[in-house]
Amino acid sequence: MKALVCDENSKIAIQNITLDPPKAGEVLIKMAATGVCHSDLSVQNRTLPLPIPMVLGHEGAGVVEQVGEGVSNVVPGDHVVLSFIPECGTCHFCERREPFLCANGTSPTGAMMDGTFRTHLDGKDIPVMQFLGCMAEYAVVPSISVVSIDKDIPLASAALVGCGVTTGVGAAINTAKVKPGATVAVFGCGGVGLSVIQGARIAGADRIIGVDLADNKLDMAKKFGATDVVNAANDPVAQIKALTNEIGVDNAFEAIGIGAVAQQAYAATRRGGTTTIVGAGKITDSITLNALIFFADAKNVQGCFYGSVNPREDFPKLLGLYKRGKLDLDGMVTKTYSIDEAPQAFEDMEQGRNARGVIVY
Ligand code: CXF
Ligand code: ZN
Repeated sequence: MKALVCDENSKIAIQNITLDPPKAGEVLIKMAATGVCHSDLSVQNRTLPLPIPMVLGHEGAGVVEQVGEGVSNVVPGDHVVLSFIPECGTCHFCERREPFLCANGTSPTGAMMDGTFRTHLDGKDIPVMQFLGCMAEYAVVPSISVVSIDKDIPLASAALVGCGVTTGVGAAINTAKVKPGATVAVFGCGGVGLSVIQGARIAGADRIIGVDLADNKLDMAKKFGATDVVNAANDPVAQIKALTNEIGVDNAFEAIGIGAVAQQAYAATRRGGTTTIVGAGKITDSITLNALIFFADAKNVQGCFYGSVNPREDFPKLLGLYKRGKLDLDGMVTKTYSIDEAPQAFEDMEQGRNARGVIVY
């Protein structure tokens, strides 16, 4: 079957890989749609230190084709969204209902949960991203990584709930707990930033300021709920202050993964407000806080991983918001691609052309 592989030289290409049947506790998914996320690119450019070669893809939806021994949460024919963090249910974090922090949620070797591989290229095992590797026609994944959804939801839109939309909407609603009437600034209006904007809109924020260097992204920000936009080329902090009576915003979000931008988000936050860091930055990059000002301004700074969600509860909630017209998923799918066109989808993402590009099979 076809899969998008990042090789050991960081080159991406469609490869013909072989896939074993699901083992106990696993399911075979016929992929319907896979979103192209910056984290896939971050594996390729080594911002994320996951092993390469690797089958990319961690934001997807599809149909269960076969279940392994002992699987009871889904049956063949079910429509599912894949979660890039499996919920083991027994670790410290799952027990305290913080499954987005599941201690077994990442595979450092790219192997499945039993340490072996279902995917092979040229006779050799090949790692998969986040137990999924779903930029492929089929994927064998842990059953604890899938969440069933209603069959009337278009799978290309549902796929986005696997990562970008959940991360962004969750950042606003769960992590930052944006309040009705709040003032919000979102630095970075790509797929995640646009989802933060949607989350802030759903939470009832009064003022939502989208910040980006690209005017096409600022136009998208307005479409998804930004009340104001600021081009980051000209002192975005001063512009945000000017829009908020020189006070700053209640909630600022960094949705790119750059320390200097996080610093701007912090500076744009009002005294006592909250800065939420949603973007995944480089290990060599840092955020510096002045020890006196950090104390005196009493701002909160927090990280945000996977929108602080509980996938089994929150995926259906997000899709409920979608069904009732409160969360726009269809509009986030700017362009669809065949699996053969996946490299073009990466190029378009790097050029900032899409809210989300989605591979459909
Ligand atoms: C990432 C987080 C690190 C592992 C891959 C997915 N999140 C969003 O893209
Ligand atoms: Zn992602």
